Amino acid sequence: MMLRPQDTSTRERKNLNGLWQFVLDPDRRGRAAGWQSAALVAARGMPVPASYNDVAADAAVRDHVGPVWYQRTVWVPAGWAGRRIVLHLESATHRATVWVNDAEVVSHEGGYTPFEVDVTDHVTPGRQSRITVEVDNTLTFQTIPPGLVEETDHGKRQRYWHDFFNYAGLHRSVWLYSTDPAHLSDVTVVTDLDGTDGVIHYDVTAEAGPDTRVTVVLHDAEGNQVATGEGADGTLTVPQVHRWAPGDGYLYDLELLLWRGEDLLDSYHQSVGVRTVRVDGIRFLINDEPFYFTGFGKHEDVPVIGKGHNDAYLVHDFELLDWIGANSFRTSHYPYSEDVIDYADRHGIVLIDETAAVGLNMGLGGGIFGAQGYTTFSPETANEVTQQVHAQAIRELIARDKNHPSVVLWSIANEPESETEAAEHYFRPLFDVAREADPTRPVGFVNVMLAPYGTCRVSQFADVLMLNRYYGWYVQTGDLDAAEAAWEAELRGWAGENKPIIITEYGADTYPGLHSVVANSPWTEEYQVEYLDMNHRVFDRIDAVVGEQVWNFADFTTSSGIMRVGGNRKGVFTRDRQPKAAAHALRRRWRGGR
Ligand code: BDP
Repeated sequence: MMLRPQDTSTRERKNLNGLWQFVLDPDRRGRAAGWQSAALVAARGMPVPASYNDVAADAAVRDHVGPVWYQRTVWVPAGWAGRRIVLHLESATHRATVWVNDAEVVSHEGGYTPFEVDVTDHVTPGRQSRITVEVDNTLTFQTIPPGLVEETDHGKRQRYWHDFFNYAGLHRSVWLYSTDPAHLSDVTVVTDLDGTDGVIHYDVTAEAGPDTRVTVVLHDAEGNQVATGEGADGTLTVPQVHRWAPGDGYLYDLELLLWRGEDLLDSYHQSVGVRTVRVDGIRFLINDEPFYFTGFGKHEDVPVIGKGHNDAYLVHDFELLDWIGANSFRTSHYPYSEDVIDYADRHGIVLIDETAAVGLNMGLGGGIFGAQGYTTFSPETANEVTQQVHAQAIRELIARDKNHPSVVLWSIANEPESETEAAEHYFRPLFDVAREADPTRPVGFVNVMLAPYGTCRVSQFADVLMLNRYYGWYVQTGDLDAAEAAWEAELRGWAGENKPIIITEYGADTYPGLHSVVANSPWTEEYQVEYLDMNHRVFDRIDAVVGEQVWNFADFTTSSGIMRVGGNRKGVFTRDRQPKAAAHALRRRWRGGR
């Protein structure tokens, strides 16, 4: 239960972004030595938000395995005397422990969801406080995503089964904020349509005494009051509602107010997009209209900053989505910054929201990744503890993003092992976890080519089939005729399942500037276009296909290996967002004459 920090008439935030002091702790000495209790020794400046890996020009930083320490001081505003003061981190990848002055205040597992702690008792308004965060990037079989640290003669080496670089650090904003001791603590909104009326169910929780009460006020985007409510939960009706719809990110503002008598104790603004999502046979319905997803799997990945959130890239990427005619993307392969989700709400971009459960598949590798020879699900590898951590990751994702109209589908994992009995046992309860946390949205997971039609034992639990396929790239390489036949044959199998199918990945590595006049020449810009055309011919012949998301929006950084040339080159844009030929081809398909 958490509300994202916000400035309102009763709340005040202090942003702690900027340069922090930073040291590596490869030998895990910091805790025993009590590094939190003094200024970090021999520290360098490190920007927040950013991954630390590429900021320093130093392999020891880039390839570091284990804890790092961030530290800064903050003046706690004098005006916050008597207030409740909270420290909020939007993410720390992959786990963190936080101290305020000498006191350990909170730890959090999972690199892509927020956490916060009441620090009122540990700070003094009008004085400075020291904030220290130990951030650990280690991945094990009991983390999401999983990984493995190998002790080699040359030091520790982090191995993992996912195809993107293990960037780490404080990737998103850090806040200190204040509220009244009696405060709002959470809100859930669920919307519906009744003819031309919009229906908004709301449920507010507060940490406040029995002598308090909640009221709500709904404003439209123009600021007109359209409904009010009394009590912590209830239903509002909006006549002639302006729906949230793909391409039309219309948002109402639901103001939550916490009162004691006539005194306003707390207020919070929750934006609300009124829309419905439903699966009906092979159709994916938004506002009861069939929706066809166009777009990409993306990454949070940019030069220097790594996985750090950056507003310039946020806005630019959405401009490029608009330019190319994409109406959606998947937050492959982890929950993205809340700034991204907010922006999608406002711009009517549809999201498939994914947990960080990527690489739960030790069969993947084939020379791409550096750790072969393990069994995915076993007492020693991904086990019951992993499953619990995974369940928690699902709960935290849904708790964070439940109120976003842009999110229409939960993806609880990317390309896990799914063809075995062990996988079936592992995943069955996780679908229940997702449905319990959110009964309103469809749930799925992304199926891998290693579990083709007829072999997958997990897709039976999914409302929507999400498929990643690389016919013409990893198989039938450079033979698009053979690829087309094989792909269509498999897809026709899936189409018989009577569920909507979204192709969540299809793509070909493409080295920008490499060309050929001869067809079927992998790595060239022409081949990427031919490959996409082939896929589109197949999709257009199969009614159950309700979406196409190309892998990937942009080139991105991976671990090194002989299958990757300066990273994964399946981007339709380069890493610095220049279009390859395929960008223009997609634009013609997705925008048509527009
Ligand atoms: C799939 C993964 C994705 C990879 C992609 C690829 O879901 O993360 O980057 O294939 O190989 O296995 O390019």
